[in-house]
Amino acid sequence: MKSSALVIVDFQNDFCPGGSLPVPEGDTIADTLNAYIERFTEKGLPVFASKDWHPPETGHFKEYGGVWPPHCVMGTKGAEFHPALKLPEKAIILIKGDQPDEDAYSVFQAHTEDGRPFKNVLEDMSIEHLYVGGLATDYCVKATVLDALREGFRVTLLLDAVKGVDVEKGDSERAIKEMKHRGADTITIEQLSL
Ligand code: VGL
Ligand code: ZN
Repeated sequence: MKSSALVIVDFQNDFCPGGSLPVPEGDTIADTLNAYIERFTEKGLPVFASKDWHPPETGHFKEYGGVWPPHCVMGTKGAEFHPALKLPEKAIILIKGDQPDEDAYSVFQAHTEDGRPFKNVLEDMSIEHLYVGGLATDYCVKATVLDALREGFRVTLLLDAVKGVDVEKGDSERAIKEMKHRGADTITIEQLSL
């Protein structure tokens, strides 16, 4: 049977207030993310959760030629999921950005803890529809949604369960427009029907 899955992008301490690369109000989507998790879990549908997971020295960080302050360094507190996130035991954890030469904004560049690429896992589970929420709207969420559409998945962006960085004012709004333009649907939780 073709099926749906929830994909929670990078809901980690460093991307929330108090972290090293905080998304303003990033933590405020925790309750809504948990509500989506409950709905998917009730239906027996898979929940994926990605972790930005960088080595201490990576070309992704400013100091080594990139654009970002250090964040989500593998094994640190900042790289852990935010404590308010209630993941089911069966959640499938995905790791991305663990090579020193990659930014890996997209979850399609992630792999499971035992090394299986995200796309292969989706194919093995016959998943064809991804519901995407998390952080940040204008970076990793956007990159993930656009890759998913490119790969032929149906994509629903969870408007009430994303937050953006807005390095430039309006970045998140523009990102949402682009995702819709490329074919993503958008919902808020009252509209979820599984
Ligand atoms: C992200 C900037 C750098 C994200 C990750 O998760 O959106 N943004 N690394
Ligand atoms: Zn990163």
